[in-house]
Amino acid sequence: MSSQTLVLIPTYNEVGNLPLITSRVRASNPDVDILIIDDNSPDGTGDLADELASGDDHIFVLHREGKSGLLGAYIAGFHWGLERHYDILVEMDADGSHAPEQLHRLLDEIDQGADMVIGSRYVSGGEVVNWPRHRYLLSKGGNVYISVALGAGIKDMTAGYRAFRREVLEQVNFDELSRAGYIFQVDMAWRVNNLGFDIREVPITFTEREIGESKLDGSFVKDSLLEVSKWGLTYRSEQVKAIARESYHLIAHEVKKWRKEHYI
Ligand SMILES: Nc1nc2c(ncn2[C@@H]2O[C@H](COP(=O)(O)OP(=O)(O)O)[C@@H](O)[C@H]2O)c(=O)[nH]1
Ligand SMILES: [Mg+2]
Repeated sequence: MSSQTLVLIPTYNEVGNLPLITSRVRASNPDVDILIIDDNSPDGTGDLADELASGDDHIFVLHREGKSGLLGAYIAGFHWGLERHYDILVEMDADGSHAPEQLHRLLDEIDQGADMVIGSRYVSGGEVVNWPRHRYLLSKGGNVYISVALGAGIKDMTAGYRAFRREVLEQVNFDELSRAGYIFQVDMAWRVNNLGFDIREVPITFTEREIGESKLDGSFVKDSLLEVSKWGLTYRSEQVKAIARESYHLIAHEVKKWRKEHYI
């Protein structure tokens, strides 16, 4: 196939994960290139990335001066890839949550004509492994909320496993993306949706990291939902009334299931 694909892997203190994820990508997708975007990780991830790149001409490294967030890393990576004429750009975490062995599901859907594909935990066949119930509830409930508030028909709008055709990225104004927490992922999908592109979801198995630490902090949930509510109110005010009801039913159902499992 002639499409050239670049997998963007942002890293901050991923020294234990980086060799695993790069070798999994290379083994399962031998034709794709990898760009590691490291924010000067204190644990030496950047040096390790250089080492990996020197031994494999499908691996490249972009060093940034210091930690400035996932969105900044992705924007730098998108520019790097667009300048080098890649056709498809993929977002993938370094920690193994996004299985490289499932990348073909996203790329096949692009082949079938999608403009943007989301590796989704919340469509039929999708799943989450190793998340405590409360984190699952927060994420799933948040996504129900977002889906109803925006009415974009996307079940996992916060997901970080994504593939884009370059034409999509060329039309998004990265400077306008919201920087609150991980809300940029929602904002990006929302903008791409409103530009009229064809966004599809494919099921993935999301596995929580086993090595290293998450950079997530709890406050992002509140900030993110507040931000989405504002957009939702502007664009879909009539839908917003249904949100509380939907989220409540979903969470009540999950809590009931959990209590049953734990005999409470
Ligand atoms: N370059 C860069 N990568 C980051 C930054 N923050 C997080 N990451 C990477 O983004 C990915 C997702 O972060 P993670 O901590 O696993 O967040 P979680 O999956 O939401 O718990 C991982 O590959 C991190 O190493 C950052 O500020 N800069
Ligand atoms: Mg993670």
